[in-house]
Amino acid sequence: MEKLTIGSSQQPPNHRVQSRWVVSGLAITTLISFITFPHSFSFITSQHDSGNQLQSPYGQFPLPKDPFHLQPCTPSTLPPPLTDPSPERTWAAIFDPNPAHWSWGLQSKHHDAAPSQEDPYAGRGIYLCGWLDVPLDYTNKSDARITRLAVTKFQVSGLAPINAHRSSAGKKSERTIVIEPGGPGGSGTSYVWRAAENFTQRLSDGKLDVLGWDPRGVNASLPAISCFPHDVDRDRWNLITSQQRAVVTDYRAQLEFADALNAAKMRGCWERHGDFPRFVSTAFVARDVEQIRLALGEESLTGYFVSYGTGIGQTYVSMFPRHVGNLILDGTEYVRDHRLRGGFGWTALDNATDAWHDGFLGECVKAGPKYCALAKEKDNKSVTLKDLESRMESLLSSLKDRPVPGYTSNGGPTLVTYSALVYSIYGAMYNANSWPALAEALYDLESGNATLASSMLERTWSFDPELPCSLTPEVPTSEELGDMVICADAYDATEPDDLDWWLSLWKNMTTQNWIAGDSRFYGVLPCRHFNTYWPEPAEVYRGDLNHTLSHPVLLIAETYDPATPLRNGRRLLQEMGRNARLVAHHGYGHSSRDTSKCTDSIAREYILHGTLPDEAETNCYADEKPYRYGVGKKGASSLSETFVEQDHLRTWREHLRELALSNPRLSGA
Ligand SMILES: *[C@@H]1O[C@H](CO)[C@@H](O)[C@H](O)[C@H]1NC(C)=O
Ligand SMILES: *[C@@H]1O[C@H](CO)[C@@H](O)[C@H](O)[C@H]1NC(C)=O
Ligand SMILES: *[C@@H]1O[C@H](CO)[C@@H](O)[C@H](O)[C@H]1NC(C)=O
Ligand SMILES: *[C@@H]1O[C@H](CO)[C@@H](O)[C@H](O)[C@H]1NC(C)=O
Ligand SMILES: *[C@@H]1O[C@H](CO)[C@@H](O)[C@H](O)[C@H]1NC(C)=O
Ligand SMILES: *[C@@H]1O[C@H](CO)[C@@H](O)[C@H](O)[C@H]1NC(C)=O
Ligand SMILES: *[C@@H]1O[C@H](CO)[C@@H](O)[C@H](O)[C@H]1NC(C)=O
Ligand SMILES: CC(=O)N[C@H]1CO[C@H](CO)[C@@H](O)[C@@H]1O
Repeated sequence: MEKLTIGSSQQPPNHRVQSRWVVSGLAITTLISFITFPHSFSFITSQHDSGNQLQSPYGQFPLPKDPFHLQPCTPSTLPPPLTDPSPERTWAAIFDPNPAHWSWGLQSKHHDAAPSQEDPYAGRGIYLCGWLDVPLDYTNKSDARITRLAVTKFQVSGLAPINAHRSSAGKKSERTIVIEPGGPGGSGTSYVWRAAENFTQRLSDGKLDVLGWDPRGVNASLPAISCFPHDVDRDRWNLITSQQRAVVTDYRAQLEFADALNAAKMRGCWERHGDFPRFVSTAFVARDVEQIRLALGEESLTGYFVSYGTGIGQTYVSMFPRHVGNLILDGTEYVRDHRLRGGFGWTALDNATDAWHDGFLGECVKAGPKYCALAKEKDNKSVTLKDLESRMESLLSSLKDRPVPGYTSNGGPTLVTYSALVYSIYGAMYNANSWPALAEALYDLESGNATLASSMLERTWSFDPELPCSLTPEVPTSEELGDMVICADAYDATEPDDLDWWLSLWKNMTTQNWIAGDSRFYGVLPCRHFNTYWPEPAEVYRGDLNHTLSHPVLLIAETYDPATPLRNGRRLLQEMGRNARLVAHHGYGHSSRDTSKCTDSIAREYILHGTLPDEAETNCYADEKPYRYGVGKKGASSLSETFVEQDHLRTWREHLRELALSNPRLSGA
């Protein structure tokens, strides 16, 4: 069961905690009843300071000398602008003393404290929002500029009322699980909203706090890197530059076009952000992690870093080997690869088509028509994997020849194109929860009904075409930050850089992998123009990854991972030797989201007690199979009956929200 709390630093899950539990793709909405504030528990008028200031029953925030400036999250708790001459004062003025406006966690089963008249929020964790200023340039003491990192923390013990005696409440846990979702460009604050309560349970039996930050350049951190003034401007060009090679007739012309646009994009980044991209390399992000550890006041780093986050983790442990605590790297890449030209792309291609073949199609046939639309009988014959595979080939091939016209009530006329569909297929390989929805859409499309596919593909834009234009968000998504990080990390690559070389790379990548090849290729191509504006990033890490660490790290790598193949995790393990152990997680999707009790118990033992398997590599198997998550579990039988009637669009939306964290480019953010 996966809890998905929706929100962001602007839109915290509110006090009427509405949470959605997704059971094998079926969403049930539970509404935890709103707790009304007893009258006796109203605000106290402060006697000191400014006289009439309202005081909260849980005291005043931020606490003095808190380096993160934490205060309970409300929709207003976004870091003050960099231009603010007195950010502390502005921030203190934002504090809203009414606890009913704060974001509380769900009632925890683990806390003995129960809600009472005196403390209606007893037993509930609290979401705290803050920020941490770090040097923009760690290598230049005379550069006074800073970057302001947005931070969100889920404090499991909640808050202590000033008038009651709940000694365990309101305290930071002994250690904090720092989480990082990847990208580059994934938002750690969003990750906390989404998953902190799940992570503290899963990794620490609910004992440890969870903290996430928006990496420099990302989301609510300041400045945030978008090279387009509005999301809709980016979309306009993406339509052309994201053409899959399979539908392109003149490769050279397409590449010239995409490359020219990338040149324009880099110029835009320069115009809008000046030298900032010099300071976003993974080495600097690792230094930010060290600042976070210091601000937490913890001897060593406890963390759960995912996907590109594992690259941050590898860099961190190499630069700060004496401060490594219990650090899990899940969905493991081999960060050394990213020093090569295009390496962020072409080293990631091993297994996305295996996931499609064995997973999306193979598990569909095994699950049968009750759970997977594509397994429905065709011409009175039951479906075999071989048939299904060739049916899908014909469907996709027909789309190459001509897109299918569609219509959605909110977006109007639209097309189901080969390129958009293959991007969506790649995104779906990240998360098998999305498969029943995709299977239904493909089945309908094959039968001549493009409705579901149209609605699903409408979701892959940065700008949501279902919204009226006047609602365009003022702050565009920080999508280009990802380019900047990838390019900075490979700025000194020695491979050739002419368009002929890139043409050859494009061909190779798409030949190796028709699902991931184009997406990964277009993700690295912009780097051709990075050095024009930022020839020398302030720092990159070029050392070895085999340092003797204060504590070994735990790597988790997945057999069917479409983005971080197991092969890379094994190569990393090879270099790290006894400084790491690897769990080979046999399951689907990106990182260990395909739940395995085996993986989870190793992870929990490690986070809580630091203990690790003795073997270099341990096999763990996912508990369940795609399309049948939750089937046969107690109380779930009725779910499986209604399975085909589930809300596919809703699951798909959830899937895209999650995807935005690990691959913002594929999700339309
Ligand atoms: C956390 O999420 C996973 C799926 O990602 C799920 O299997 C697990 O049950 C959840 N754990 C808790 C404690 O919510
Ligand atoms: C360091 O910062 C100062 C002040 O901004 C600047 O003048 C100088 O050029 C910088 N040095 C380097 C090596 O970037
Ligand atoms: C993943 O790709 C590798 C090639 O690097 C291959 O050996 C392996 O069998 C693939 N895994 C699966 C599960 O197909
Ligand atoms: C499928 O079988 C049914 C009953 O056996 C028959 O009426 C129908 O015509 C068959 N359909 C096809 C496409 O063969
Ligand atoms: C097409 O599919 C949609 C559901 O996605 C359904 O509501 C609609 O009735 C279908 N149209 C036809 C003509 O079957
Ligand atoms: C593409 O593959 C060919 C054949 O293996 C190889 O010779 C060429 O160097 C590759 N191109 C690139 C850019 O890696
Ligand atoms: C790390 O690996 C390099 C070879 O790449 C080797 O020269 C060095 O001794 C190793 N360092 C440690 C601490 O094992
Ligand atoms: C300030 C900002 O850009 N906030 C965004 C952070 O990410 C979440 C989730 O994608 C968005 O909802 C926020 O708008």
